[in-house]
Amino acid sequence: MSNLKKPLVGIIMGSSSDSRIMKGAAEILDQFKIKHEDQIVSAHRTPTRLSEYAEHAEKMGFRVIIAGAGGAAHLPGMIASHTIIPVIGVPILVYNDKPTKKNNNSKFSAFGGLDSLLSISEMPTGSPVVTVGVNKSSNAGIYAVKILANEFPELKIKLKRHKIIQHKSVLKESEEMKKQGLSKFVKKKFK
Ligand code: RP5
Repeated sequence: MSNLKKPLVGIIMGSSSDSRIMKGAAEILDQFKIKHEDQIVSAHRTPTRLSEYAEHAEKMGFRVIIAGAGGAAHLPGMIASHTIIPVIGVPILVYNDKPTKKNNNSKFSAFGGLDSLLSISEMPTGSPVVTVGVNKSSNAGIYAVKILANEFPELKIKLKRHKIIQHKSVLKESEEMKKQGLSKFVKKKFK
């Protein structure tokens, strides 16, 4: 377990406005007791910092980088271009700023996240980025654990346990649905 004492995953995002979505990845890693280092690195606003971060990630010995960005989401791809560490991209449906009283509209991407999804997944041949669904940062976390499980067998056991928990939780909800009937179930679940 000794190697699990230092951060093995770098979580980065293009803006602080991505943080509420990206925390899903951190929560999964915390659950599996995997240390991670979290930073903001913008491909467009801090381009030199981007290449410095890639060097930093290699020096730190990160096994995986989880990179989230919205809109013209170049961060995951550009990081992947600078390092051989596998990159998992999280397309973000911008923007996640809290609506203020003056402006009650949440700011969303004009293209519903498809802009970031395509920016991240459509990498040229030779420079791949694994991409999860829009805003699905927790899936990036689980995928990172799966990569690490090749090196740390104790994580394999935890991943199997995680699957059993998921299985049981679906069965439990299904039992409740069967017992209450669909209408009551929906009223209770989404009240
Ligand atoms: C991207 O632009 C960031 O990843 C973020 O999702 C989006 C908007 O950033 P802010 O204008 O909210 O800082 O670079």
